[in-house]
Amino acid sequence: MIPVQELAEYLDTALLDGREVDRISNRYAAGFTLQDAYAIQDVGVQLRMQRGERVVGYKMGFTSEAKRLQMGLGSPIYGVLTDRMAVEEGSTFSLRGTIHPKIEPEIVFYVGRELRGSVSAQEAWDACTGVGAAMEILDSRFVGFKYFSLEDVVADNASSSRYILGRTILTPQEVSISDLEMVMSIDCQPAQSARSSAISGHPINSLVQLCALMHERGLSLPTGSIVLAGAATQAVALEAGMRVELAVEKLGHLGVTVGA
Ligand code: OOG
Ligand code: MG
Repeated sequence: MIPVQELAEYLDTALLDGREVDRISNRYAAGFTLQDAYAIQDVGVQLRMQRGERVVGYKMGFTSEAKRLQMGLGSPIYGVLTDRMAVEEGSTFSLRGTIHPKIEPEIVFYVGRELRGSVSAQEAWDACTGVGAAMEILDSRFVGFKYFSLEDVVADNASSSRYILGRTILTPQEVSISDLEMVMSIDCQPAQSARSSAISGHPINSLVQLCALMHERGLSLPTGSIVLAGAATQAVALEAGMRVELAVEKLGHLGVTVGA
């Protein structure tokens, strides 16, 4: 049996202390399932809620080939986003309290009604009140941010740390997101770029997949959720003083400056 509560507290302490810890799969190689991993994630989210955090949405991970190759892991997973993980567009983000943060380019969906069970891409798109450009800051709680298993990452809330939402929000009627150019720049130099089609073939498929993953666990996607579709490119390590910007065709641009 996997000690779910104990492992959630182990990861939560690592998060609070900004200190990397040994991956769970080192200790529990056999019998550590994805189901256990999501149960640990759930308890971790509850611990955050006990500290006053509010769940505002979800993030998909490993939805692009670039990310799957970078991390050596093969299938899409999800994590939970809270209000306190938000970093304001245009602000200076402090690295204090982080372990080995990275940043990556994302698309965000604003979901206007509950999505339950198996939904089609059209149903998912119709449920969106808006779509925008976003970035996610990752910060694995595991040693070296590498060699972990899919179960480890899921337990660790899919390595999520913070997210930055662009100010431009378009309605599904106003834009098609199937094939938009996405360029993430560091200090005004392009660092990573891809088309939005790199995300699940079409970013809306990430939302469909999230609903399916949640449904497998008896959950539905609540009205008002924000959903990150998963990075289109590899993530880039953050260092003090960097200025990171993402420009997404039609969806505008957003930026963040890394403080000390
Ligand atoms: C897991 C998180 C993956 C994405 O967008 O693909 C992710 C990781 O890279 O450690 O957020
Ligand atoms: Mg991501």
